[in-house]
Amino acid sequence: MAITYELIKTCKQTGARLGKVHTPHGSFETPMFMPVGTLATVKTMSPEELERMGAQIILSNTYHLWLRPGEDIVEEAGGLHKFMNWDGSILTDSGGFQVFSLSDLRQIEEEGVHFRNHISGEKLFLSPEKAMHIQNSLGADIMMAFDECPPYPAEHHYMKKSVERTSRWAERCLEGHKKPDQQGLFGIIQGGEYEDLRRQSAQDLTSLDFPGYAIGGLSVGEPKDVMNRVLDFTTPLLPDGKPRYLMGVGSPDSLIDGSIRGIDMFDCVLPTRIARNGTCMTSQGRLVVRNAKFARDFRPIDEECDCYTCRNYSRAYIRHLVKSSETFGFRLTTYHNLYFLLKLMSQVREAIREDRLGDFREEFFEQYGFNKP
Ligand code: PRF
Ligand code: ZN
Repeated sequence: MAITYELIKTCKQTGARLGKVHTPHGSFETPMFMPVGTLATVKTMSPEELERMGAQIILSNTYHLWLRPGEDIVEEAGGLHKFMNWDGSILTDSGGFQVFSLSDLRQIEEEGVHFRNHISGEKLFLSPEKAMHIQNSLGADIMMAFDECPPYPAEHHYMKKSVERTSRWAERCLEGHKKPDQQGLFGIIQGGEYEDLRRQSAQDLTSLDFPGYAIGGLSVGEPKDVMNRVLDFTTPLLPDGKPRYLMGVGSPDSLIDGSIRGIDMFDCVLPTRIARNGTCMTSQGRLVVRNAKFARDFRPIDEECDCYTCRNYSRAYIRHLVKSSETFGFRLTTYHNLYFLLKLMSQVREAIREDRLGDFREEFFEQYGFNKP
């Protein structure tokens, strides 16, 4: 088996899990945040910088790499690790979600999804078999099943049909996956906000025995308490001996609340995307460094942060760079935001080890400003 999970301990205060996922490219500690490198690069960061900030696994996208440069070129380079010079673990998403969020004119059939390329307008077709073929060529340590992520809210009637189709697609993914000893394939639980459908989806997928499971279809516009409620009844349906991945979630509060509900892996474009418009995550909440009030502020972005950006550069300087669209400014904010989330996860793991994640949550929320009305 390409992927195995080692449960180290659970937090006595919250039930959160401290663990390790072993992959063909080393191990990573969990709970863990995965920076997103959609086009085989975490925008503006070199692999050396990612390694230095503590990243152990990054995510990339089947859909984007299929469109450009094409999975055949990545395969010819010797796979994604060699192509992008990243020797740590890599996970590729299946393209299912990207087809639904990026393309228009899509048509879902039993066989797969017809849609238009969001760049050229060209007609394309993606299916479970094709998503497996592309991901086998890319060669990531973890691949994702091809699923449907319906919008929120969706009616129970539609969601049921969708969940059943996603289960049938999951079986076809297992059949189509040709390198199970080199790449681990994760199943994706769907079902929206409906407990009976999450149960059905979890039953269908766990019976297929994937080496890990993701919870999809969340953070698609539903309120935070809906996400937490769905996690409350969904994570207990998943096996203890395998990793659990909450897809597309990366706000600091959700990383903590997801960990408390037994999630081991997270990814999100949030830290890198907001960095490129000059927004930073700090221990005191979000800081919009473009703001005029920082023009003469020579303090670091976050006075509690010890990252490369905060040790060397001021708010005033970064504001100047970002406002002038200087690339270095985006590099500095991106480095800081990723460092902030990776460090947050390391603090979460430390708190689990010491059975005090509940206390940590209280302190963090207070400082970050989540407890304010
Ligand atoms: N499915 C897939 N990728 C995803 C999602 C999903 O439901 C989400 C939902 N937040 C993010 N990325 N395949
Ligand atoms: Zn910093």
